[in-house]
Amino acid sequence: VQEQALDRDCTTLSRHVLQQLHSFSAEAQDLSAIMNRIGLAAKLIARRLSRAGLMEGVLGFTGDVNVQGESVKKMDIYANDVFISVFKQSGLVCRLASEEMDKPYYIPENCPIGRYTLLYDPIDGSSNVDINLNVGSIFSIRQQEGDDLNGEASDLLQDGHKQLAAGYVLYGPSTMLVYSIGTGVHAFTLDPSLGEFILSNENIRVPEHGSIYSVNEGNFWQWDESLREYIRYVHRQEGYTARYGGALVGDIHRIFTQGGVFLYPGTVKKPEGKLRLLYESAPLAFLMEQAGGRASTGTQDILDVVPEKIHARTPLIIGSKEDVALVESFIQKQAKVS
Ligand code: P6P
Repeated sequence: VQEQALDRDCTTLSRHVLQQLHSFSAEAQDLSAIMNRIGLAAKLIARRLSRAGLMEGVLGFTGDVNVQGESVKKMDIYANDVFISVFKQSGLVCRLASEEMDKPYYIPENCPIGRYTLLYDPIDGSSNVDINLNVGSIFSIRQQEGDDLNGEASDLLQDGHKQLAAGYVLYGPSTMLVYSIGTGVHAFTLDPSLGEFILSNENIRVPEHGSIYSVNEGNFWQWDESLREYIRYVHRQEGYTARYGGALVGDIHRIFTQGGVFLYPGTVKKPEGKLRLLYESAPLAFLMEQAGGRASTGTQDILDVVPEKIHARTPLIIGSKEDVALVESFIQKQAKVS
C-alpha cells in the first residue's frame, strides 16, 4: 500500500505526459515541460486567489476595458501576466494569445518562430472572484506555423483539430488541472503540502447521458425558438435538473463528472454566442471528445469550425453525446420547418 501511495504521489504532471506518450521524443519532452509550466502558472494564480480578501490587487476592477469591451478585473491582468512570465525564458512557447490581449504576445528572445503557441483564457468567470466562487483558466497548445512576419498570427485561423493539447484549471475547494494531449483526459489535484499537482483521476469518461442541463435561462427570450422548445421539453420531462454557476470551467467540470449538457446559444444581442472559439470552446471541445462526449455549435462540430479572427465567438452546446444530440435535434427540426 505504501508503494502504491508513493507511486501515486510521484505521478506528477510532467511525468504523466511522458508516460502517456510512451516516448522521450523532443515533442514529448516539450509537451511535458509545457504542462509543467502551466502547472506553475496555476499554482501562482491559486495562491493569489486564496488570499483575495487579504491583499491588494486581487478583488475588484482595474478601471480599464479589454479588447472585448469588458471591464477588466485585477485578477484578469495578474493571471494574464503570470502565463507570460512562466513561459518567458522557457524556450518552449514563442507566442501567447489570450482574451485579455488584442494582439498575440511574442517572446522574441531565445525562442525561434516555429515552436509552440499558447492560447489561453487566464481567468474565466472572473466575476466570481469577488464572491469567492470557483473560477478557471483554460488553455490550448498549437504548433506555431509559418514565418508570421506580419504578427497577425494567421496560422491560428485553423480548425480545432490543430490543437496538440488542451486543458483547464479549476480553482475551487481544491485546485484541479485537467488536460489531454490526445490520449484521454486526466485530472490532477494540487497537493499544497507538496506544491505539486498529483494524478487524481485518469482516463475520465463523460457519461453517455446525464440529468443536468446548464444554461443561463435569463436569456430565454433572446434565443432562437428551437432553443426555447428544447427548454420547454426538459421542463416537462422527469429526471432533468438545472445547474448553472456562471463560470464556464466549473459548469463544464460538472458535466465531465456527472454528464448532461452545457449550452451557451446565440442570442439576439450576440448571435454568435458569447464564448470564444480559440481559447474557450475549442480546448473544451478537444477535452470533451477525448472523454467520449461531443461539442457542437448546434449545426457543426466545434472542432471543425475555422475562425475568421482570433477572438471569434461561437454558440456552444457541449457534454454527453445523447444530450448534445437532443439539443441539435430541436435546432435541426426548426431549420427544416423554417
Ligand atoms: P452569462 C464568464 O463571464 C463567462 O465568460 C463564462 O465563464 C461563463 O460561462 C459565461 O461567461 C457566463 O455568461 O451571460 O451567463 O453571465
